[in-house]
Amino acid sequence: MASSQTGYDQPSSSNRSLLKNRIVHIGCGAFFRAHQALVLEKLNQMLPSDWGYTAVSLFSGMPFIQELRNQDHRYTVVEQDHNTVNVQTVESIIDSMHPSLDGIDAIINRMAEPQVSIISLTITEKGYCVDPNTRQFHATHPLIAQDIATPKTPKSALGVIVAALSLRKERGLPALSVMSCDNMPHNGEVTKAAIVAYAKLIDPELAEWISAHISFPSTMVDRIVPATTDESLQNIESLAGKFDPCGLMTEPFLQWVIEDNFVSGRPQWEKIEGVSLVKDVQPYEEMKLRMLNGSHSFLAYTGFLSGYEYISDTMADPNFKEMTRRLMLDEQKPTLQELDDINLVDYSELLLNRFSNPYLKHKTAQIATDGSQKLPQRIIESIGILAKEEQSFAALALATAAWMRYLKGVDENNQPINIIDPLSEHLLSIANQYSTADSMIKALLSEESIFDQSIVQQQPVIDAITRAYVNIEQKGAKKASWKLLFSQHVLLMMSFAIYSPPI
Ligand code: CS2
Repeated sequence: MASSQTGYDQPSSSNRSLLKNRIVHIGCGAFFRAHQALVLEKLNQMLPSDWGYTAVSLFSGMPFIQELRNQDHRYTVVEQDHNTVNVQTVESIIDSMHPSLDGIDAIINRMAEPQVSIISLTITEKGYCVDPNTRQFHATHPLIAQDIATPKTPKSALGVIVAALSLRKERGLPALSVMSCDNMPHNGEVTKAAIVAYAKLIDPELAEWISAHISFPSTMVDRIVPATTDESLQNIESLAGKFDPCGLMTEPFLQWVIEDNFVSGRPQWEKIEGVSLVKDVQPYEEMKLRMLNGSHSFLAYTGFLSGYEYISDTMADPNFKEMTRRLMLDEQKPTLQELDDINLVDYSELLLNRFSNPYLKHKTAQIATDGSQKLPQRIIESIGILAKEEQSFAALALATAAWMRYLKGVDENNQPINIIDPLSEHLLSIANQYSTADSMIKALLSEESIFDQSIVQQQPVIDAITRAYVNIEQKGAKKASWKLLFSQHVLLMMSFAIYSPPI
């Protein structure tokens, strides 16, 4: 598409001519473009610098890369909620690459250019080729097995990064930092462990060099950025006054907590509101993964099964909204460390408002993807903590049971569900080969790659998930959620009646 059709035919800002390819980002999806690329854009407007992005897509996304090139890598981001509408042009990406357009060699060489200081990643949980439960590197993963056989023409993100680091070492270039921006706990450590384990298999000396010289900062990233739809593109066009096939809708909220551990410099991200550089990201990661992402997964499975297309529709149902609040405050909050700068009750209210944003059009089906990779850190770890302390985890059990019901592959109106998950075939076959709920639940829970057996083999955990599953099967997800909410309410009233002093 010619750039004149998109309205990006005006000259770009004068600061843009200063930009160099200092950060190579793998995973040029919506989240990266409305979060990290936008932060750098704001920073470059405030403090002109040479920090610019090369955005790489390794698998899908070739037509998108072509669209982005057609408009000189400029695109529109609309931030919208009930109170705010902001329309911004992002220009911090100055180049883009895709193996089918440029060849893998060119991508590896770009990362091995001397001025590159950071390689960052949004490749989703499955892109790290680690076991979702233990987060150990998965050396037999088909993509990795292929890369081990042909390490100079890798396909996986890990393989590409290691090939580039090998070139940098060979050329005597400065080390750099590899920064994961995906929703995984300890994402820096997991990335380092996977990269070093892979490098060990192809070149043990390189593995040592990586361990000693490359830093892997952890990050917590947060902004809700739904996949673009025709409707959101129309909304962007009406607000921006031009059609932009690369445009994005997001919310005004943005948070990015980054471990300050960069070996070759970094942009002054902390100048931008919502971004902080800290020593220890872990408490922020856990808070976000459990409160936000855990609630998201709960709403995605129960909401989808109840017939809701969007998260905001699910939240418009007062029972679901209250159930989400209870899940956060009664079952996730007690598992978290208190933070000096964030009050968790206020945080939960903020999340309820963010989820209710009707402009976002965030599909329950989108969040329901890749459940096998998401459940451990969002739901199961908390169940483990609560079970140990003999506290209730009924809402988390309901979320797990809703995922299991979803895996049946047909919704409550007998319509097929398109299950997207790296383990979909295997999980679908388990979900459909047993005649009783008990045996199906037991078989799913014994999947060691997903579930920590020391948690899910406890009888109270099996019982709570089975109870929730049977309720969903008999009443549907909506009524099962209402029933749970009602029983919690009754319990609360009873404890109030028992413990309140006589008048
Ligand atoms: C969502 C996240 O798709 C999902 O699994 O829970 O993408 C969520 O929107 C972001 O993590 C918000 O920061």
